[in-house]
Parts: sequence; C-alpha cells; structure tokens
Amino acid sequence: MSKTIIISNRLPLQLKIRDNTIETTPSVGGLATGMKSVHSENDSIWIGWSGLTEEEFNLDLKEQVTAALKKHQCVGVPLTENDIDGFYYGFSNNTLWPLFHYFMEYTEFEKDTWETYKSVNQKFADVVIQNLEEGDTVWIHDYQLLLLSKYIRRKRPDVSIGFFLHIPFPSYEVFRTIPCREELLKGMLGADLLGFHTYDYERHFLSAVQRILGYEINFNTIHLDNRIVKVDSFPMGIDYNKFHNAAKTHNQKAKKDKTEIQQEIDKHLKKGSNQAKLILSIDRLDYTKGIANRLRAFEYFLDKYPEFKGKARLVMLAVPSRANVPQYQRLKNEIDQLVGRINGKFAEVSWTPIWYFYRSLPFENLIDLYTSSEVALLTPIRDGMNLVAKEYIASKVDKKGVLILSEMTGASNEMSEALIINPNNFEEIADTLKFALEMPEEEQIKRNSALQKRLQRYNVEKWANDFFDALETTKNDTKKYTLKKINTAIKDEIVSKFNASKNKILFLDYDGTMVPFEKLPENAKPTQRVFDTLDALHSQPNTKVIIITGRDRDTIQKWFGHKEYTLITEHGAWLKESNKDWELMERVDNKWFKSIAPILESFTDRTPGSFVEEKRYSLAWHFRNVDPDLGKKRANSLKTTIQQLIANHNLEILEGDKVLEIKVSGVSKGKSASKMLLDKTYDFIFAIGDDWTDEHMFKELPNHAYTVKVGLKNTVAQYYVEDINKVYDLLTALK
Ligand code: GDG
Repeated sequence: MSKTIIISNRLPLQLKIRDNTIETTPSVGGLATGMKSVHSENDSIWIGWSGLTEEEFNLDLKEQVTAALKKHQCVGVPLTENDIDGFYYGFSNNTLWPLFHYFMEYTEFEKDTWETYKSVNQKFADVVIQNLEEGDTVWIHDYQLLLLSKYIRRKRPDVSIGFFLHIPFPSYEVFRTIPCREELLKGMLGADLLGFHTYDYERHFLSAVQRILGYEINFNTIHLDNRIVKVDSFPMGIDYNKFHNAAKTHNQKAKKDKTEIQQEIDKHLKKGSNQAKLILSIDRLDYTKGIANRLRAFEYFLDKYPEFKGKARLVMLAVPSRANVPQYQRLKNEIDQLVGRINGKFAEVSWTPIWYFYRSLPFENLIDLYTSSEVALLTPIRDGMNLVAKEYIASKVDKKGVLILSEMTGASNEMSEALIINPNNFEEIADTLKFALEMPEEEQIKRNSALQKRLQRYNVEKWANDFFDALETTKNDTKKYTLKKINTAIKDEIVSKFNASKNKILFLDYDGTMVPFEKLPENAKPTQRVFDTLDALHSQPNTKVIIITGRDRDTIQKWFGHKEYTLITEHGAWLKESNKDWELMERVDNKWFKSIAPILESFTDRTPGSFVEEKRYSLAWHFRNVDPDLGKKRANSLKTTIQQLIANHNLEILEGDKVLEIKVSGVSKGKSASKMLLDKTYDFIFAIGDDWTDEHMFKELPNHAYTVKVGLKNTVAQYYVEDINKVYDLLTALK
C-alpha cells in the first residue's frame, strides 16, 4: 500500500542515551507540533535526524536507536558532528535563517558550509530513496532541505513530491544577494507543489524564479521543460481540539491535581483586585522573535503608564534554541541583562514586573500559562506564521483574553480580530498594551469568538488535507501532459505514417522551435543543425518543407533565400515558393505605421530593455529583455492605448511570447497554412511550434494533421515535446 513520507531536519522526537539505554522525548517547535497529528493519523513514515550524531553512540546502540525510532514510525538519517556543524549550525542557521528573516547583517556565506549543506541534503535523499516504494507521496519540510526535492527526483523522476516552507520567503531584492541563489531555486523546483504560509511569500518566490531563472510563470504555475510546478499558499493551522480540550480539562481540575506552576499562579491570582494581570510571551529564544524589543517596549509602557506598576506582569517563556550559534548566545546575554535591569528598576516588595523562564516546559505547563494570562504579547520582527498566537486563542475556553500580535507574522494575515502592532513602534505597543488590559470582556469575547471559529475550521488537519489535495491535483495535471507527450510509440506512429504517405507537408515555426530565443532577434541565426535537418527533409520525395514564422521577410530571405524550402513570413503576409519570388498572400499595407510607430517609440523610451522591430507590414514591440513585472505592466498599457487607436481600422494586436505585434487583421499563420493545403491533397500534414501565434495554425489544420507544441504550455495541439532537442529527435526520425 502506498504511504506518505514526511521529511524534516529533525524527527518529532529526541533521543537521549542514559545508562546505555535509549530514551525518547517529543521535540518542541512549530513544525514538530503541527505535523505530529498528521503523522499519527496517517499511514506514514517520518524521516529526519534523531538528534544524536554518529559519534555519540557506538555500534551496539545502533540497533536500539533504530528500534526506538521504528516504534514511532521514524527513520533516522545518520549525520556526523561535522555534518551538523556545517549543515545545521552553519548554512541553515547562519545563512538561510537570517537571510530569509531579513537579518542580512547576520547572514554569512561560506563555501564550506554550503558544500556540507549539499552533501547532507544528498544523505537525506539516499535514505528517502531506500524507503521509497511505488506510489508513495513525499512531503518535505523547511529551509534545511531546499535541495532535497531535486536530489530525489534525479533518481526517481516520477515520484510525487510536495515541499512546504515554514519560514518566510524573502523579497527578491533580499534573496538575490545569496551567491547560490540559482541552485537553491532549482532545488526547490524539484517538487511538484511548493507551499508557503502566505500569499506574500508565494509571490516573492515566484518573482525570484522569474527574475533569476527566467522561467515562464502562468498565475501560480511554473513551466519547466518537462514538468509543471504549482505554487500556492496554505496558512498552517493548529490541532485546535487538543489545546481547547486540554484547557477545558485544566480549568476543571481540583487544586490537588494542579501543577506546581498553576498552584503558584493561583496564589498570585488570589490577591483579589490588587492582583497583577498576566501578560504572556512565549517563543524560542531567537532574534527574529523580537524578545529584546518586547522587553524594551514593556519598560517603555511602565514608564509611560506608571499606574500599571504592580497591576501588570510580563510572564516570559524563552525556550533554549540553537545555543551553539554565537548570535543566540549574545541574544541570551542581552535578554538576561534586560530582564535584570527592568526588574531592578521597577520591582517592589510585592511585585516584580517580569517572570522569566529560560527553559522548555511540559505541555501541561504551557496550558497553565495560556489559560492564566489576560494578554498575550507576541512581537516577532519576522515570523513565518507563529503558532503560539493560535494556541493561545484556542486555549481560551471562556473566550476571555486579548492577543497582541506583530504584523510581521504570517498569522497576522488571518487573525485580524487580534490587536495588530508594528514590533518596532514602542509607542504603539505601549498604547495597545493599555488598551488590551482595559478591554471590556464583551469585546474580548466578540473578537475571540471570530478567531476561534476560524482556527477550529482551518485546523492543522485541514491544512495538511488541503496540501495533499493540491498535490494530487498537480499530479493529475502533470499526467495530462504526460499523455500528450511524444513517446517512442507516438514517434513510431508518426514516422510510419510519414513513410506510407504520398504527399507530405511540414509547417515548421522558427524561433523557439528550430533555434532558442536570443536576447536580440538578429542573433538567432540558423545553425548547421537547422540546415542539415531541413535539407534532409526537403530531399525526401514529395515532401514540402515550409518555414512559417512571424519574422520579417528580409531576414528570412537573407538566411534561407538560397534554399529551396517554402518560406512564409510575417505571420502569413508573405510567401516564397522554392525558386520563385516573394509574393503577398494577403492585401496589406503599412501606411498606418506613421501613426502607431511614435507610440511604440515613446513606450520604448520609458521601458529599459524594450525595442521596436519594424517589419514590412507589421510593427512589433519586444519586451523580452525588460524587468518581467515592468514588461507585463507596460505591455498591458500599450495594448490599451493601441486598442483605442485602432478601433476603426483594419488592424489587430497579436500577443506573442514577450512581444506585442500590430498588424493588418485577418493575417495569421492559420490562414496561410490552410491556403497551402489548397493546391494538392496531402495525406501527411505536420505542424510544430512553440508560440501562441502557432495556435492559429494548430486550430485551423484538418483533424488528421499531426500538431506538436514545443514546451509545456496550454495548447490545442495534439502532442507536445519538451524542448528544441526533442524537436530535432523527431524531425530527424522522418526519413
Ligand atoms: C517555525 C516558524 C511557524 C514553545 N515553547 C514550548 C513549546 N512550544 C511550542 C509551541 C508552538 C511551537 O513550539 C512554536 O511554534 P512557532 O510557530 O511559534 O515558532 P517556530 O518554532 O519558530 O516555528 C514559525 C512554524 O515553524 C510552523 O510552520 O509558525 O513561523 O518559525 O507549537 O506550543 N512546547 C512545549 N514546551 C515549551 O516550552 N511543550
């Protein structure tokens, strides 16, 4: 039976060796917490690092480790100390983590750690491949494994792979600074589906792919040579019932059953109207979480609103994280000092402003803190999602409590009923804290009811199901392409039909079909391969070879005039039969140039990289070398401007691949191709092309024609080939 393989850097459990035996404890962290329910409810295995390096246990314990992991449906990836240093502490946490969270000043790029990152991703791929069976679905998580999809696909091209990024994907301007940017993007594009928490991260990724790799993007689909990749946003939810029910049980506990922490909190709460309200903050100790800012803002709040001294207390849980990385050690010192200073500055005999815990607490204590706090103050500088915000709201059984949340978190996009703040604006945080502490209960209930409803509906299970459904859809879309792809059987059929036919005609597009696109059109000259292939076809008996192109007559004359192939240029305006002169296929004129050309020129002046191509009977505005977003925007506004002008004229706009062409209406590759069929009965008709303008030809040719699209784009053609090399494979087989 097919299974799901979940892969993340760390397994959802940690191993410890005590007295030569293995102990397992659950891991803390957003990913582990969120995916745990998916893992336990499905037929799946989880592949990741166990937390113990190869040096940490001897061969005798190896079997015990494997068995302990197996009990939890987990498989370990063996990593050495050196691997962890370079891959985890090095490239993942010294390069990718700060860069993706916009901390460019902390971002280091070192070749050694990059090499280790690659080799560890390969080690993950090896373990995945060992465990992969026919029909399995692979779901890869997070920034430590950006290259894994590509490495798996190299060995298993047909496997269905999903990838989810749990942290932000930064803007192109930030991402472009990393030297290995292309490899990272290509690594990610090994997946069939890429998921992000928010639409902003998704569009940042798409823009990086478009600008750095130059790939074509159609809404949220990226067209690679032989595959399509879908990109979408899936805001991660939590296991709502787990938190809500735990909070319910917690609230009903008798005093003796309560945790020690809760009993301490209760003592403090008993002080009646003088009690200090609890303001909760929980995060891993990480510079992205804005903990130092939060402390300073809290200090500012107590200075600005001294009436809250003795009436409010910050309960701050900072969970130790990546303590080997120098930035984290410095941050720990900074926070220790800040807490000490603020407590020293404001403390009274009966009140200290901050309760600070630097450790990880068991789940039940987390619930103690969520349920007992009147306010949660979460102020990350950047945070992919932030699950604590969601867990806090889910734990409010009586719907009382106020969430203050940074606008820099992914969660703020969905939690608009929370009080949303800018974490760098102390004034705003101080005022919002006051507002929160004084918020009437009815308003708290109203806000939290809406929040809870949404969290309950879009929980972690729904998130995972949505992701899997989208992966399935992507797989089916890819299958549709696979069915149309020219394989050996289809190729053999075309070849035998060609051999058996008496009269053969072939329509061949030029740019993007016979030669790749160049930055400047004049550079895409025909190569020897073009001539050899066309000559071989042309020398077959009763075979008419036609180059059919949007290019201007003069260029095609220069390049192919000495050959005997039939030439159709400017989308069907001109025809040259072998050994004859050029003739007009349509009644066309170019008197209209003088009114349209100046408009195109003014757009060219304002759009760096664009240029105008003047053909005999058409004008083309090319924007293939323009910044992609600007190009699209300008092309749209040019189209609108021209459309108004040509409304009452016999002109039309043709939208090609990064080109707008204005020409006399009624001229098209389809029309001219059909005309070529009138003089004879052809029993073999073949057309191949990559562009939108070739679709006219595919549409108008008779049903028995073989029509072939180059590249994975939507098409009415019967078949497709992935790239130019495959075009030649097919054409050279026709002999
Ligand atoms: C990454 C992204 C994204 C925390 N302390 C304790 C404890 N926790 C649990 C919380 C929560 C999780 O850890 C923290 O999740 P976050 O989402 O807040 O943050 P990251 O760990 O940075 O997670 C983040 C997430 O991935 C998911 O995609 O939201 O943006 O950075 O679940 O409950 N759990 C226990 N004791 C603790 O002391 N038991």
